[in-house]
Amino acid sequence: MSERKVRGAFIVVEGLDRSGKSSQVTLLEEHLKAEGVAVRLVKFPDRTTPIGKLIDSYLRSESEMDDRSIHLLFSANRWELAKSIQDSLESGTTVICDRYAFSGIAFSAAKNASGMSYEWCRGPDIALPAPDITLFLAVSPEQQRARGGFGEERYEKADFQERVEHVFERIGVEMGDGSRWFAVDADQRKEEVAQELWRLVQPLAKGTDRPLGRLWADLDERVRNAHLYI
Ligand code: DGP
Repeated sequence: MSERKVRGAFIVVEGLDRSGKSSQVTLLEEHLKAEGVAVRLVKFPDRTTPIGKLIDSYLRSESEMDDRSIHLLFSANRWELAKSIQDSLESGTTVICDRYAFSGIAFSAAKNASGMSYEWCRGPDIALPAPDITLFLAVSPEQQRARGGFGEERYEKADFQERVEHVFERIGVEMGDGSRWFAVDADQRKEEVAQELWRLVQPLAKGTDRPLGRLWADLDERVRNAHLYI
């Protein structure tokens, strides 16, 4: 019987701004490396690519863009790295993604802009490589305020963040029980959050032999088979 090849695990960390996400991603990366795991850290948006530079300028409010256009650019930024993420995973490297397609839906659908329904916002990211686990850092508005220091960037406003959180909640529910979506209380002390994240990630630390999935693959199937029913 042929054994299935072990690949690296695909770990996504999501959260509101000021949820402590960046520190937790770094701690997780360090912890995995200390365990001898080959790790690659990817941050979305990746502001270094030509598309990422347009996004960066938009986030810093140095340029304006139509809401739909910027949404599609965020997604394009993920697609331009999708193949290399897949290659890393297949070569046995664990990939940690700081934000992914879920931020794409949450931050865009929260705009409540016409023509930008939840489903529309999800569309461009259908069939991206699917994470093996998604860790959502849930921070309360009180903690967000207490941590203060909202930067200068476009989305860092309390009322907008509240709407973003509601969309994240919907995503978590729709990912379903037994999906690999875990909300972690990010109001706790940094060390406690890190411990909880590690407890969730540890089973994947040595990789997985599960084939790499595609995000919302069921929706993709339905679209691709639609012509059969015409
Ligand atoms: P960060 O570098 O993690 O602070 O993220 C930059 C900002 O961009 C943050 O406010 C969240 C937002 N963001 C991240 N990904 C997307 C996306 O795909 N679409 C939209 N509209 N916003 C995003």
